[in-house]
Amino acid sequence: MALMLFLAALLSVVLVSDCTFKPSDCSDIYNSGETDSGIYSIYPAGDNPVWVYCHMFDEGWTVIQRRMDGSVNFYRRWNQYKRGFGNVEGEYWLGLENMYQLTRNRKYMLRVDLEDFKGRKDWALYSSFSVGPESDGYKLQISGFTNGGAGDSLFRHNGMKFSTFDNDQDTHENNCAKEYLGGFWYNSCYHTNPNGVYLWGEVSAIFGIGNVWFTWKNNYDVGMKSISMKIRRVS
Ligand SMILES: [Ca+2]
Repeated sequence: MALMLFLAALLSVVLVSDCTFKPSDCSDIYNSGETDSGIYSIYPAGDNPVWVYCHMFDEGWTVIQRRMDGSVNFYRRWNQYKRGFGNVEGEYWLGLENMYQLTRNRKYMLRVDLEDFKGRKDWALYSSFSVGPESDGYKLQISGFTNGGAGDSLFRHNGMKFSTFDNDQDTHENNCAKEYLGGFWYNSCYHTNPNGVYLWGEVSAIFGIGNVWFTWKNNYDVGMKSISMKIRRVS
């Protein structure tokens, strides 16, 4: 009898998990009726869950990058930028493979939110955002800029491969990731360095190492208090 009950319970678990809701992103979660911002699990490739912060305003936005308090080191190796790192409740990078899996078959827009240490907030919006496969260097494709006061610092990164200090795929003779202490779709080298050093509001004494958005401050030595990149599905 106990065995029968156990088997029945096991079967019901299998049946329930079989039809469990597997959202691919925060748009799916929002559309399922969850309209509170917070931490959710998504299935970018359909199989393995990934924890992510969903920013729910207007719709569901999947946060792919976030800096807010300098608590996480973003000077990391290729494999970590590939897989993702950090704390989903705070600072993190979702991972290039997850970004590729999300954007390979679906259309997304990108929003970047900035805040400086005086409390000023501005943003930039791109109507199209995608990341290519690893075999092509996780190339960035971006277009359709709308200015929310921050200016277009991503324009010159369009079409670039991703680079880290141990995988130089930039267009500069030197290693941009090593020079500016981040990991990004560097060209030669950047207009924005969102994964650079968290400067705590101090002006950098070493040129260009901060988490800079150049077209906002017209300065390569001023870092942001917070910067986040989030994507939303375009229907
Ligand atoms: Ca180089």
